[in-house]
Formats: sequence, C-alpha cells, structure tokens
Amino acid sequence: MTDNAVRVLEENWTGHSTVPSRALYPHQWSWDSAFIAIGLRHVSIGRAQTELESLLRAQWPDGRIPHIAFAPSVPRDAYFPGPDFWQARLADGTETSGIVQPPIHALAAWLTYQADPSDSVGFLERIYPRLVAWHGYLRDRRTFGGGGLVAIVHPWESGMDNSPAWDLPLARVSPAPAGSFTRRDTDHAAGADRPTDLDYGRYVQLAATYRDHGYGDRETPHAFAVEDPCFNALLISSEHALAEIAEVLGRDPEPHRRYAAALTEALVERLFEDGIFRSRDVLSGDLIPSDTVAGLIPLVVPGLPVADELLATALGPRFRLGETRLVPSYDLTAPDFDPGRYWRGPSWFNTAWLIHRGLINLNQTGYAEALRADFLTLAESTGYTEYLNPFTATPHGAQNFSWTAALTIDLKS
Ligand code: 9YW
Repeated sequence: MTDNAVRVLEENWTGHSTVPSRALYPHQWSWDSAFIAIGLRHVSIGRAQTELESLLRAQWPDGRIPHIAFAPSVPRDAYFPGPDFWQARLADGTETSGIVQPPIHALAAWLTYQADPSDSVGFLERIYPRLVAWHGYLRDRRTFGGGGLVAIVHPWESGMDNSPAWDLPLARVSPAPAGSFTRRDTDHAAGADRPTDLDYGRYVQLAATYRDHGYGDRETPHAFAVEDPCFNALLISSEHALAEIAEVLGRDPEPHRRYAAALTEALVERLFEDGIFRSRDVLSGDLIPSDTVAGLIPLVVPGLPVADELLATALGPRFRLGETRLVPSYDLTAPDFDPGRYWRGPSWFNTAWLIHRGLINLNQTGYAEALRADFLTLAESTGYTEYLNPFTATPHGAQNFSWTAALTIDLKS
C-alpha cells in the first residue's frame, strides 16, 4: 500500500513541489504542501524540505504565505482563478494568489526535522525566520475581532471552501455577475460534488475586492471576516512547534509558548459552545450555529481544557466517530447535510489525520487506532481519493490525491 502511495507522490512531483492533483489542481497549494511534507519526510527528507522551502519562496514581503504558488509551465487558464485574476507577482517574477490557508506549516517543518534531525538543522535555520514572519503577518494584520484570534477574509482561506458555516456570512456578499468569469473546477469534477454557481460567484467577488484594494487587510472593506476554529487551532499547534524549533536553534521559545497559551484561552472563551468550537462572524459578532469538522480540529491543541467535552461531541450523534467512515465534514443531524458535496458532509483524509493526532495526544489509543485503520483501508480502496461518502465510502473528487497518499505514508510509518 505504501508503495502505491509513494508512486502517487512521485507522479504528482514537479521537481521542487507536489501538485495536489494532476487533473484538478495543477499548481502548488499552501496547506496541501504542508500535509505532503509530513508524508514525504518518510520517503525523502530532502524532498520534504524542498516541498516546504519551495512554498516559502512564494512568501510575500509582508510575511503572508499565499494559498497558491502558480507553476509557470502550466497554461495560464488551466485553473480558475489563475495568475491573471490574482495579479500578484513577487520581485523574482513568482506569481501567486493573494489569500492564505491554514497555518500548519511550522508543525510540518517540526515533524520534518524530527524524521531526521541530523540532516535538518540547516533547514530549520533557513525556515524559522520565515515561519515567524508568517505568524507575525497573521497576528499583526488579521486580528480584527478582538481576543487575539486570527480572522479569515475569504472562505477559501479556511481550506473548507463551501462549509455550511460560511452560508450566513456569505449571504451578505453580492456575487460577481454570471458570465464575468468561467469556472474550470467543474471541467474535471462532477458539478453536484462542487460548490454551487451562486457561492462561486461570491468567492470571486470577495477575492476581486481584496485584490482591488491591493490585498491590504486594513484597506479592504471586508464583507466576510470570520474567526475559524480550525485555522486558529492549527496556528496554536504551529506556535508550539515554533517553540520546539526555537529550542533546537538556541533561541528563546517563551514568546511562542506565551502566544500559544493566549490563543488557546481566546479560542475556548470566544468559540466554544454546546460542546464544540464554532466560527465567529466578526462583522455581526455572533457565533455561527453550524457544526462542522473544523470545530473538532482543536483536539490537536496541546493541553486543551475542554478536550473531554470535545471528544464526547465527536463520538456523539453529530459526527459518530467510529460508526461512520473517517469523520464527516458536517453535522450528520443537520437538515442540509449532504454526503457527496465537498465540505458539506463528505469525509476528508486531512481532517481525519488531524483528529487522529488529537486522539493520540489525548491518549485515546483505542479510538485513534480504529480511525487509523479506517483511514488506511479507505485510502487504498478508493485509489487515494480526495473525499468520500461517510456512509458508503463512495469516492468523490480527484483520485491519486496527494495529501491522501502522503498522510497514508505517515500513518503507516
Ligand atoms: C478549489 C487543493 C485545494 C485544498 C482545499 C480544497 C480545494 C480549491 O482544493 O480548494 O479549487 O476549490 O477545498 O482545502 O487546499 O487541494
């Protein structure tokens, strides 16, 4: 099985990074590369390092890591929105998007180091300042809501594009006019599995407004700004990782520990409700009452004070951990739960990996082992699919999907 997973990563390797999927996503995606490095570290420490360092070459002077680094060899219209839409070019000519994705990179860098410490100190030296700048961007430019939590300004920044949690805040966004752009994602994937055209028009409008304000976080009149529990939980885990990295490099780890502790406190205080973490709509100030897998991801936060309650929610009727395949992306009891449409019900391998990591941290080895076994069986039987139906395990989206293969390698190692 691992050999097949390694082959998927080889086929998707471009020479310095790995595309998420040859068919659907022909460039480098930010959080995909972090998950991919977590698997690659067991195959080739050099490739894992290169994966992360090539992404960091797309980092902006303000510290942000864009969600896509465009490959110059790929036709400019192969993916929409492509480089001509984003109009973001670094001094060396690298073209990128202007939004970000969840900050799991420092955790990936730390896990890469741990796979081969003797060959990774130079790597840590090179990337530590860049990762500090990345977190600095989030801390200094993206804390609109108070409490220190970071806000996302576009649904794509969550990595869970059409999550039901975005329905309420998105309702206030007027969509870009139909006909003003052409979707490419539905060329390669079933339309019923993808976001609707109405939502897509809103995504395009939000991105265009941000672009037209020079991607300035204070300058843009954000129609969408949300404190997402997954994004913030991964920032906390990554701050803990930065503390470990700082210690290896002989720097002071305490600022990272203090920031992680402050964020953890704010996460629980501001987002925990009814046994789960919910997103807070910064513009209305309200918590969004849609329970999604993002609300379980804080299980990865070390020392989370409400971990027992959160685990009970994962095991309860909303997610039925252990009774459904992997972990569904949305509350199974919600009337609009949809087992086939992208982030509105299907199970994904990256979120299952994160929850597995949380279960290990909590010493819940029984649940962790069951989830791991389900993950490995399904990854192989579905051809390393992008996502799947949580009841029938029917595969959806792309096959030979890179993070599914990479995280398989990690859970096998
Ligand atoms: C899109 C690449 C990306 C992931 C996201 C996922 C999807 C892009 O694919 O977004 O075109 O919809 O939602 O998490 O990084 O794999």
